[in-house]
Amino acid sequence: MAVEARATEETGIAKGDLLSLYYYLLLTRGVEARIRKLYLQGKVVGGVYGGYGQEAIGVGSAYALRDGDTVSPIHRDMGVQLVRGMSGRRVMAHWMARESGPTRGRDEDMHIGDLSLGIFSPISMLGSSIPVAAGAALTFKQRGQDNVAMAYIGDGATNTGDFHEGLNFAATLRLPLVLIVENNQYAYSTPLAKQFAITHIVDRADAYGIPGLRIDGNDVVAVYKTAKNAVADARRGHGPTLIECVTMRMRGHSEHDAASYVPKEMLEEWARRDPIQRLEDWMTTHDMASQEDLAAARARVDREIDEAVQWADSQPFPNADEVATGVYATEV
Ligand SMILES: Cc1ncc(C[n+]2csc(CCOP(=O)(O)OP(=O)(O)O)c2C)c(N)n1
Repeated sequence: MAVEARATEETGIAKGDLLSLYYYLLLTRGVEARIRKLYLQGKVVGGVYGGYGQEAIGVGSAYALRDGDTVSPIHRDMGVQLVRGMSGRRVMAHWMARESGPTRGRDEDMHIGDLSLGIFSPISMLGSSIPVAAGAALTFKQRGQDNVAMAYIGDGATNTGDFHEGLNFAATLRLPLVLIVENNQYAYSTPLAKQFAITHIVDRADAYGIPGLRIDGNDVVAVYKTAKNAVADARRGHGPTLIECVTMRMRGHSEHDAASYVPKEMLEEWARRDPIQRLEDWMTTHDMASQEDLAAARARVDREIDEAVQWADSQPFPNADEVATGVYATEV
């Protein structure tokens, strides 16, 4: 206990929170792995985009939020969805195109959200979620609520006009927006050096007159603590913060992409910094978790994913007569 208390003091995180972060990291990786398997089995159609290796960013940052806050995740943010309350069952129903999924079987990819959980669904147009998140933050401010809008964006999408307009708007009005930039080194096949002339993405924060922080995106504790501080600042009316989380896209852009343009050595180097392994090592060396604790979390995750897939598979597909109901572009 004394050791645990010392470790808590050292890190500023309680054992329960560390175990929760560990659980969500495992769940995120496990859910995505199962979706990939179902895709290879032909049970999931469409593109499969994942965040293998960068799970600490979504999990650690979303864990810093509370009820009433909103998130605007991107296509690699399964962890954000799960931490904010999207159930494994609904995720699986979505990927298996069932009526009980969040888009009622109408859409695919990571286009899922639920406004009742404060999750804005990602759409394909990169960058457009930033003005939407700024709008949510403006609503909080106008209503006098101390809630926060957290937005996510990839390195590539920081180059869009929408990103600039949304962030400039939020900065100028000092809105409660926390922007998490997921720098995973590539925008599809385009490396950072071919995307912009600045040294680091965090340098953009200066241009908007807001604080910017650059952190290790594979360290879930660092992500959580940094996000928590930025969220607290935003709640106090101090305006937006940009947090650049440095990580690596460990698989192709999506499952159809072999990513032969990524140097093998780069992947090998980043594999040694795997966020789940790092948290396991850290917790065990600081006596914050036993091998039994870790095994119990793994068993729980396996059980929950099996159950979610079974449930989703028992759900009906949408009724073909209503397939155009509830979608924006319908045949007239
Ligand atoms: C405005 C816009 N331009 C181009 C695309 C096509 N596109 C989809 S994902 C992607 C790469 C995105 O890279 P990044 O923002 O770094 O995120 P990552 O996929 O690496 O997580 C591109 C170019 C798009 N969806 N929207």
